[in-house]
Amino acid sequence: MTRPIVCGAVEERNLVEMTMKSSEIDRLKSDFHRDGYVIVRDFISPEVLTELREHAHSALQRVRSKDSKYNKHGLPQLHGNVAKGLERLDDYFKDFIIDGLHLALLTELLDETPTPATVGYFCKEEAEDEIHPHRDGDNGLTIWFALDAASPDNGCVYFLQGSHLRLKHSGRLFRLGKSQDFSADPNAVAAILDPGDVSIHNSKTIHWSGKNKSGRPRRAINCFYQKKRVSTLQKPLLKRDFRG
Ligand SMILES: O=C(O)CCC(=O)C(=O)O
Ligand SMILES: [Fe+2]
Repeated sequence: MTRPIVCGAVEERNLVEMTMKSSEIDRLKSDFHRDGYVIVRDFISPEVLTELREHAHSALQRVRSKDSKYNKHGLPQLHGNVAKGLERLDDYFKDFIIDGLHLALLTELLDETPTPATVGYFCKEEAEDEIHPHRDGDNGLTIWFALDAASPDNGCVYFLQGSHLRLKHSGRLFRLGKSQDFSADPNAVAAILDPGDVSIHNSKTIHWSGKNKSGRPRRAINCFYQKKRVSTLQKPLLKRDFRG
């Protein structure tokens, strides 16, 4: 049996349509619930990959320009090699986060239609920046589209497998950061991806990424989503930006 999860895009747009087997969706769902993340290989077509690269590149140039009107308006935010709020810069990203073909799979994983939060561009090009351990939130998920091959030498993302199940509902969501090092934890898993692969993680899953020591770029687009219900945290989320 197949369920109509479309992983590429429709033919008129010169892209590949693909349905996932029901058993494959069930496997992804159970892995996602158990581990707090899944990796799906070859999820996006080469055409979408090219579109994402091109739109990300030009959006970033606009945010970076000195006289950018965005400097004064909160989002889109740019911190070193991380930009967020791309949906406000380019309708391509607005459509992508609201209506991208990945929504069908995310809906299966979340058990409801995800509510879009923002589109990010995580670009480790020349910068060596690392991203400290954090959670993205407490009631959603994030999909990470690899635009380049990502591996430990160029700063791939790591997930702490199962950590989404160990969040205490006491507002301790973000008490992670620089001082925490999970690299030797037996549950740390490197998300080694090729361009076109995606990882999808529960917002509660602890994740981080290391420095890019390779000289090769490590670029990614990610889309953050939430559930409709409000946060379960007793305390409101801190406004601090953890860059991820
Ligand atoms: O791309 C990275 O290095 C971090 C990504 C991240 O924190 C996220 O996708 O939520
Ligand atoms: Fe993150």
